[in-house]
Amino acid sequence: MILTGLFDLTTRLVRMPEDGGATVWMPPQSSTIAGEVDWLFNFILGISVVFFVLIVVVMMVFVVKYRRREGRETASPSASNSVFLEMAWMAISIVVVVIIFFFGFKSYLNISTPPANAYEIQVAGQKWDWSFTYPNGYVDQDLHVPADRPVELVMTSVDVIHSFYVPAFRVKKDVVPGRYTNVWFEATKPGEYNIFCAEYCGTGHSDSSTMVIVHPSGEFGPWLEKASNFLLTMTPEEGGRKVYEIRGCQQCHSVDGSPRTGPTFFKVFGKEETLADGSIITVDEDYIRESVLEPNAKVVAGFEPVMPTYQGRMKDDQIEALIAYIKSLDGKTGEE
Ligand code: HEC
Ligand SMILES: [Cu+2]
Repeated sequence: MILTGLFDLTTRLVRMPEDGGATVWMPPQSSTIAGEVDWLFNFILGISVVFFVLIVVVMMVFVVKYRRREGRETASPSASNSVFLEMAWMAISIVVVVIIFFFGFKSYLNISTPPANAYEIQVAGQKWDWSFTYPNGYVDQDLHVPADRPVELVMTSVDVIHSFYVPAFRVKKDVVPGRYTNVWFEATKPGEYNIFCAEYCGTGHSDSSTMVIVHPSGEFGPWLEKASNFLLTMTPEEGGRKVYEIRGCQQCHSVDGSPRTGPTFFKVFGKEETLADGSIITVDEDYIRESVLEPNAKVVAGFEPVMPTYQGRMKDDQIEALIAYIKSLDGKTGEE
């Protein structure tokens, strides 16, 4: 009775088979490597639990059995050594550690060597979101990938250290400024999964979560084609709004007048802006363009110079669309 109850509890902690491999700790396994990662995690967890229970139980028995009491004032001399015992615990530990090393190293090599035919996507971490650049130059703030095909991410950071983490795929890798790190996975189930930043990277750290969308194979190509051409099918204002959303501006700039990390875009066009050095400028097309490409050239008074540069990361047509969108936020046309 108790035993079956215990067994049921452990399987729940370790795995709920009816839920595609979800456990109390982790969402369902949705990549090819998730199974082996979970297996090793559970193996190490199991060993830890067994030894924890063993040691604590023996310790408690000894505490009671050898406690100080009448007629037992001094401790009886303990056994000096037992060659058999010593050999046994060394042998058992070595075997366990070698097993963990073998499977850990095998998986590690697998995880860190992308297959040659992997589909490559560039990733930039920034405060506080991610941007993903596809082979044709299209940039999105969600990660879209095909199912059943290895995908390699080549990652770097624009500002501080971030960490790219997809729990459903069981992959996590640091994203470091001035350096490229790689991670790869092969998604097995179409759907949407969370991406988190697993490195505390500033006040907006918890906002730097986004989604990976796994498209059924065959639907990814058409999706990319359509997404890449959004500026062609929208008015400049609509296109600019979309750029504002997908390029991370909205993490720091509101369009309704409320302050965020940066100044609001509401009614900013044509405004007289006081800079940190005391000079006053008028917000025009050139100034917006410069703010995007060289954010620190002119810093607005009262704000920290934390805006990442988009130099080399944003095409002119997107900047033009942004300018059109910011112009439209004059309180009269379009937006509220
Ligand atoms: C990490 C936060 C952050 C992100 C992301 C960000 N900005 Fe900024 N931005 C700021 C801050 C802070 C300032 C004020 C300090 C300065 O001028 O550098 C600013 C200033 C500006 C200004 C000048 C505003 C004014 O009132 O004079 C413009 C224009 C601007 N950003 C455009 C953009 C655009 C367009 C994007 C997206 C492509 C963007 N920013 C993304 C933080 C950010
Ligand atoms: Cu981060």
